[in-house]
Amino acid sequence: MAVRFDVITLFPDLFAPFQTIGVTRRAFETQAVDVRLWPLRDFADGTYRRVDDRPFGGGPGMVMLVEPLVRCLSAIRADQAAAASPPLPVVLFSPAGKPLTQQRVQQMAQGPGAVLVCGRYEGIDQRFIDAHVDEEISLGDYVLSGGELPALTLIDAVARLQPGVLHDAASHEQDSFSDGLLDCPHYSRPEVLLDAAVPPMLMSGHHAHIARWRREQQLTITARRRPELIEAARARGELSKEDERFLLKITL
Ligand code: 4GO
Repeated sequence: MAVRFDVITLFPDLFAPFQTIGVTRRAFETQAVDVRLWPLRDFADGTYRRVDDRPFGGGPGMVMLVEPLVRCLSAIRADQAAAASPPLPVVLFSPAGKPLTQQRVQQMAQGPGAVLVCGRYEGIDQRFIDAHVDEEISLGDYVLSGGELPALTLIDAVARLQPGVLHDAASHEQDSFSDGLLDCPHYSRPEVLLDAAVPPMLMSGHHAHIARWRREQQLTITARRRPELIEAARARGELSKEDERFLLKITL
């Protein structure tokens, strides 16, 4: 199923390059991912086409007005209905959202898509959020000037999972996080460089031994950098006896 993203934004131009560059381009070319941009200013009225106003209660910055957002969402609902798309859930990017995970990206990649609301200024009038937003997503504990980069991040993460986008179908099964652990290191030619040789195991030609070495690299790196991911993998029953034996003998 194609994944449809309707993006509400004051800066639609930010989205163009992703559709023409890199591995994500193929996802757009094959229409596996369909991004429709909805420039919020087009839904504002009056001579000045205002999309923001000062916050009640005072304080710095501006707040995004409900009415242009509601008019824009109505237009999106009509367009979805005309395209026989279900009414897609509304996602807002905010530092107050639930952290985005590869698991959520994998669910999104199955379709049918979402309406992505990109906030600007200090944020959006809470009444729009209460009435229309189904899910708030955060990229991490930091503040950006708008929700466009989080939206692009989600679109990129979903696009690269579409069939035929990566050259090797197995390639994203080896990504960091697809098995809940960090990725192992990668090496290519030349065999000796910067006074460092490629780990000899990778030159051995023993595929089973190489797979075990890579797994052990993943376990070591994850245990050192993100021990909570080891705990989570263990709780899901995804660590073998062999993994557990290895973890006992490494020094953190
Ligand atoms: C999302 C949005 C950070 C994130 C944002 C994040 N900053 N951590 N800024 O995912 C309202 C106006 C929020 C700007 C937006």
